[in-house]
Amino acid sequence: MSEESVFTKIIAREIPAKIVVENDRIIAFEDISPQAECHVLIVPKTSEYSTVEELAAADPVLLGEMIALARPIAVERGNGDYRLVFNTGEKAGQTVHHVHMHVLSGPSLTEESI
Ligand code: DGP
Repeated sequence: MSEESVFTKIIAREIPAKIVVENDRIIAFEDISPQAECHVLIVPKTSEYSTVEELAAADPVLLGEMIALARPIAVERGNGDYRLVFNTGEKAGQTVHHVHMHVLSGPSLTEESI
């Protein structure tokens, strides 16, 4: 990646965010524009990967670690069930090209919504 993403700035504490959990490889923080009662972004600290498919190919263990964080976040901040979203490519709505997983949870999630 050539340009530093907004998430790299959050990881470096150059811009503020409401951090939910963090370890040596992953950070999770509240989405600035929440689409559900619980809307948290889980982000690898490395900026090497733009998309989930790049991450899955290069470091599937890290992808698994990200997924494993979703349940405790949904239990603590939502209703326990959750939806995971990886927008992949601009035509699918990806605006930040530093791979990230949306964790959505709460009563506003319905079968009809996506
Ligand atoms: P996507 O559309 O999948 O690339 O999601 C990017 C998300 O990042 C979007 O839901 C809004 C969120 N976001 C963008 N800038 C910031 C920021 O500065 N802080 C936080 N907390 N979230 C941000």
